[in-house]
Amino acid sequence: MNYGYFDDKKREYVITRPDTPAPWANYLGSPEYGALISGNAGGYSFRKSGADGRILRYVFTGLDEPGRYLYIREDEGEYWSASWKPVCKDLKEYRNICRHGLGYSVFEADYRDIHSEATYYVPAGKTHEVWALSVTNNSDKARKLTLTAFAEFTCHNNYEQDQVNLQYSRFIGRTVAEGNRIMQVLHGNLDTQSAPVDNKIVEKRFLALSGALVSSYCGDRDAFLGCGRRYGNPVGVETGDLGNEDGYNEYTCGALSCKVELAPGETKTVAFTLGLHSSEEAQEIQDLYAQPAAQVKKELEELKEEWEARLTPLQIETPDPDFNTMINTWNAYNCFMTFIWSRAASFIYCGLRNGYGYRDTVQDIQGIIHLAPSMAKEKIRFMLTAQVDNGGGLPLVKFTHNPGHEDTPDDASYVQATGHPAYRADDALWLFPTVYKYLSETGDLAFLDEDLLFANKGHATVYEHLKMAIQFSLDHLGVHEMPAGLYADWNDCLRLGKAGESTFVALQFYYALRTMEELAAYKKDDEYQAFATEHKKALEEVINKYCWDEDRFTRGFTEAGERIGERKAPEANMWLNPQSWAVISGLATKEQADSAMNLVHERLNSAYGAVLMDPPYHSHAFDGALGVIYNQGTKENAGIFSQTQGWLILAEALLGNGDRAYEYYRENSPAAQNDRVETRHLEPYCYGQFTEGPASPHFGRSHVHWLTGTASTIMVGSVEGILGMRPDLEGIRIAPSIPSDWDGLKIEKTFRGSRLHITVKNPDHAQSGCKSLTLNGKLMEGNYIPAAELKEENEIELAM
Ligand code: IFM
Repeated sequence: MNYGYFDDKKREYVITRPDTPAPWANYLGSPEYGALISGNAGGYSFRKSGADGRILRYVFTGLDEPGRYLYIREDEGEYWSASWKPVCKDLKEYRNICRHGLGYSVFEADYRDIHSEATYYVPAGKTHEVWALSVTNNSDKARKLTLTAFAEFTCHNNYEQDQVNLQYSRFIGRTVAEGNRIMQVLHGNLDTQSAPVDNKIVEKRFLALSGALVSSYCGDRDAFLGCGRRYGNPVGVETGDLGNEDGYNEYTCGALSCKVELAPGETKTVAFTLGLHSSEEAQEIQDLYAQPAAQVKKELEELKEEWEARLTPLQIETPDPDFNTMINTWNAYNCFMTFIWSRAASFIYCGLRNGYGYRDTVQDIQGIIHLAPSMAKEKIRFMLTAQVDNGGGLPLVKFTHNPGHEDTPDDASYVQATGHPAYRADDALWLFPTVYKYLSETGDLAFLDEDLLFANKGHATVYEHLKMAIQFSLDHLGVHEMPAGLYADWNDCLRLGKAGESTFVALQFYYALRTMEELAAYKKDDEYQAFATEHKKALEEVINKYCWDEDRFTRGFTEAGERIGERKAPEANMWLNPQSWAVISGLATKEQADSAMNLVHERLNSAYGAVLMDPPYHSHAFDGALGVIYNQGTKENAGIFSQTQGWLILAEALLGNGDRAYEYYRENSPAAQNDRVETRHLEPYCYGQFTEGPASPHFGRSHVHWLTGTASTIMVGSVEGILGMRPDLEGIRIAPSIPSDWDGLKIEKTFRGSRLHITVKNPDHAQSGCKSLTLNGKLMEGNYIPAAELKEENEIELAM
């Protein structure tokens, strides 16, 4: 069953049924002013921080309210909303579609011959939001309407104060009507104080109307709703008069109404604007929309151009429209959202995360390197300055991160402030694929010599930072000379401590050493190259000796020395990540890779992807196997952890198994599940953190939308793996690993300032391989193109 479709031309997802199984969200704005909106106009807004700059209230219980509600009322008394919720008119008579676009959402409704279009967005680079409402009279008689906007302001900028500290936050707010707008004033009683009192200052938010005159207003939420009523039937909307009551204490809000008259066929547009601004600034914003329709059109075009520029660097045309829509638009958009918002704000993350997770952010960067390398570079710099001088990453990097001056997990103050008591084994190792991808995508090898601070003290070049990351792992080895698991590895639910060891981290470490061999060779740093080679060899021996168990790689060792994930274990005897990473790292032999990956397919794969391990933990979990806290088939306890599908895709693609790689791709692809929404529940245009595995009664249901490492990891699996765009320090290898039933594909890619027009032909229906590659008519050696041979525009043909 589907609830909508992709409009690829407009890069929109069109929700045709508003009764979606979960709130289907879109993101508006930028870190300066961010907002989320669901397909029913539910959601919230904040200035800079979801925790400390909250403007609109949202209750995170899945009920998807309150929201940015726009009500339309006829003088005869009938009323409805521009989004289906909150009034929820009978869908047999009321038609509503929501078009989620890139940075904007539009709701079209038709009821009683009135067509409405509510467009929500944050103009590019601005710190206010716009709710533009156009109404058209499609009947043959004149119509008189009352249009009402309702914004439920939080009682405090801080989310926790608003939700928890009610004995305080309910008594600092009031509203003031100022002509065509309503101002909410927090701590208004401090207006005569020249300095903050107890760190508190006067704060102002506004809801304003442009394009019509306010006919009535209300600043008190409960007066707006009326006793015993909810958002679907507010008394002031029902009567057409909001009562002009100011808010004073309790729950203040912004509600504004205006009257419009429409001749047959006539359209009128008004614009409500909202933000955290003084009266003077609000007035300036309000004035911008004196001609609402024209201003809104202009600002939407600017937004669309901005997004088009971000996506143009990689566009594809393959036989699978679902794959095209994800790679060209929605997976890319998802990657930008995780890059921008980290894990801060969604309908699951309520804004309280006070910083960036080291691994999450370093992974997120990978998803946009091919699209926006300079944005990526800036964030890589930032994350390198969050590396401690011992080489480890700060588990949590504060939004207010101050390089050179931070405490570390070795300091009690850091532990107290962040709640992270120790280093994680994998954090800094994510730098290797990320930095390498940046260097090879851009050719900006001078970056290796850039000097950057460490988080706590000292500084070093990027190259030296990477060496320190290697050193961190060498300084934290366990009894088998493999990296210790410490507080966690990628799997937050595996606590292996200083004595236990992680195979996944060992494989990441192998990958890191391999990368350093290459970088050292480039730097002509022979001594370090030899050092990396020697450690790599030693590690290879150890992994093969202790972690290869006949047909699979095991998961590591507990603190007590017990082997995790071995064949004979009663639970969790087969794990996914060590198999895929054995391939990605380059450690697995052909035989090991075939055996391990076949076993993944046999033992772990399902209709919705491969589970993280099998069987789930229940009665045999060791002390550090925290996954057992979850229901079976859920999250780290044998759930289908969607991020890991990206590594699986990449591993199969690197092996040249295009059919398998694509099978894994489609199983967990949101777009490919557009017609199975009753099972998946989540938005068909964004990734989720995990899908419930076969051990769950809700097998196939997905969770934790948008802000997940899945987006970037699947992007890498798709672009580097399936599409085979594999840049290195000198150029680019083109090695598609595609389904054998594809006749070919086309790729448009920007690479180091050149445009590549790539045509792949697959007449013999291979899964991978290259019979010939031509660059601007010249036959190349193998499937490799040295960057130096590229012109501004390049025709590239690859025959498989
Ligand atoms: O790798 C982690 C991630 O950092 C946060 N979410 C869960 C993942 C797996 O444990």
